[in-house]
Amino acid sequence: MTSKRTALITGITGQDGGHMAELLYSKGYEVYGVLRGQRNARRESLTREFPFVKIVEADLTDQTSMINAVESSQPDEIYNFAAISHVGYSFRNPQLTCDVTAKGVLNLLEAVRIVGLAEKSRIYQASTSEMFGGLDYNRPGSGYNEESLFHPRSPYGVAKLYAHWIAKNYRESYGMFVACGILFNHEGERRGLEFVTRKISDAVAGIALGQQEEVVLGDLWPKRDWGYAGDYVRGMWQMLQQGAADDYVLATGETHSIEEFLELAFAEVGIDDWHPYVKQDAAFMRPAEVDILLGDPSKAERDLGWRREVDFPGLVSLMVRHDLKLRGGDK
Ligand code: NAP
Ligand code: G4F
Repeated sequence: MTSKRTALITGITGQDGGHMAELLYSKGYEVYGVLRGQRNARRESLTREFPFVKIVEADLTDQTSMINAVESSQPDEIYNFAAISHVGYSFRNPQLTCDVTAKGVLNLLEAVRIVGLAEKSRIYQASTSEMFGGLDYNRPGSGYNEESLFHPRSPYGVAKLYAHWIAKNYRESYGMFVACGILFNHEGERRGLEFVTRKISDAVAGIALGQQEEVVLGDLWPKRDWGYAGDYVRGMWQMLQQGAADDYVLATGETHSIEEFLELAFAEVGIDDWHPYVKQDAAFMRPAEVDILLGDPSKAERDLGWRREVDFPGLVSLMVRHDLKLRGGDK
């Protein structure tokens, strides 16, 4: 009889952590999740929603705690989702972003080596399309791929670029299996309310139900390659099942503006003109913006057999419907 495979997820309380916990449990894994803080507000919902997750208390910035997390879980696979992941927040808290999103990854990699699991544990590092920066001269017409140049435009993007390269460095230097998923924006029911898509879907539901009057946003022209998080965690898992570790872009190959997202989201509740309900405030604008992100997922489609199932209108619709339900609407 083969024993159960074991996975350790950092960032278990975040969007991708939730989707991945569900996926791995459905595949029969024993799932460990890193929870930080002495009184984490998300502990209760985590244990309610995922009673099967074995919680290990650790913080990516605390090397000793990460050694303990790896030692106690002895993982076959590690999914490193923990990060300061909000681009706007990273401008206001650049040092913290560096400590968690950049150096935290080094702490994790070293923990695996120190515990002696460099050969056993396969690691997924959550790299990001924010590393490309969206500048025109750097944008291939068909979208960014694994060979495109990097030019990060935020403390978050810069920290992620360090994480990406230190992950590759440990792959090359120590032969560790560290795969980097360069993921474009992915959203869904579990998306944090601080990100623009969920902020909109939640507000549209509130407006439709007469619970709020408007939503205040920053710039509306930036474009993103938005996919569904449930589709993307399948791709991450596939990356760790390959013969060798590599880098893969996961994206939809389409790009849409925030205005297009607004259009579809309001249409979902029967509102044709969204303009009266949307205000803008410079507080939600960034010192440097990523104008456009468009990804080319050809390599993942070819080598992993990865396919996304949810398209852009389907994504907007599922998010608005979810938030209507959550706010007590019957749709
Ligand atoms: P998320 O919802 O913001 O979750 C971030 C997670 O990191 C939370 O569970 C948070 O825990 C945890 N965390 C923060 N600081 C920590 C620390 N010091 N020690 C341990 N855990 C800590 O992010 P997500 O959308 O799921 O994204 C997952 C990963 O993919 C992130 O690394 C993100 O940067 C990257 N990524 C995301 C996207 C996307 O579109 N979603 C695209 C590309 C890359 P608390 O609950 O305790 O705060
Ligand atoms: O939803 P966002 O905050 O996502 P952003 O900055 O693209 O970052 C997300 O995707 C990255 C992958 O490309 C991840 F690495 C990262 O962790 C995160 O998950 O903002 C999207 C766009 C931006 O152009 C922003 O300026 O929406 C614009 N925006 C306009 N009004 C707003 C708002 N963003 C937020 N969060 N809140 C607003 O009110």
